[in-house]
Amino acid sequence: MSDDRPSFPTLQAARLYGILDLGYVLPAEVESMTESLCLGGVDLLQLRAKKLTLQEIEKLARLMLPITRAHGVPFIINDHLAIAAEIGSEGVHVGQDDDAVAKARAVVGPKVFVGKSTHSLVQAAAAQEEDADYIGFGPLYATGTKPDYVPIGIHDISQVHQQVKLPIFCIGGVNLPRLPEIVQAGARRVVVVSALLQAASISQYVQEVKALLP
Ligand code: TZP
Ligand code: MG
Repeated sequence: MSDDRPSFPTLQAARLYGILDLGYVLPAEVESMTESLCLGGVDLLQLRAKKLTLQEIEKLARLMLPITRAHGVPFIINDHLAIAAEIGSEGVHVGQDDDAVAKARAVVGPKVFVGKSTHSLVQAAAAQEEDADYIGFGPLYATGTKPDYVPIGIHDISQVHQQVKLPIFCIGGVNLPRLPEIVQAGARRVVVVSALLQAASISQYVQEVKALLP
């Protein structure tokens, strides 16, 4: 991280990053799901909506923001820099095929953290060079949430933590039954999407995941 950047202690402290993915949640459920995720204790929450229009995404983001704020949970917009800048989210997330971190920062400003998806050790190191504030690392396992990606497995988790000093969130097929082996492999932080959103009790699932994280 360069000297003139804030250090975002909330990212350092974060363990469970939830994503409210509109592939699993109806727009009408967004507020109640946001509330459940926050009540359960997610440390970060992202809005991801691959099939909605920009207008629809901004509308949902504006519904979520007061809820995440009330719970003190940083809110992150996936892909859409302009929406993040417009609504004033705490973070924005870009993928390998999206805008570069520098471009994201130019749009959202220095107080908004910028995360980047990485799918290999090489991409993780590159994201650190690019000055991302955190990375996602995966998909660890095959997942219907990101079906076109080849899973990278859990064997590189230890090495990525040696090479990359940013907060690293392991992602992709993470669920309660797999968590012990993911933690054993060296993960300290995870992103959970479908397992959380499909849980019988979201808040309880959040708590159980957090109890298994170091
Ligand atoms: N990036 C890598 S895997 C993934 C994303 C957005 C999806 C993770 O979702 P799930 O349902 O927890 O596997
Ligand atoms: Mg993206």
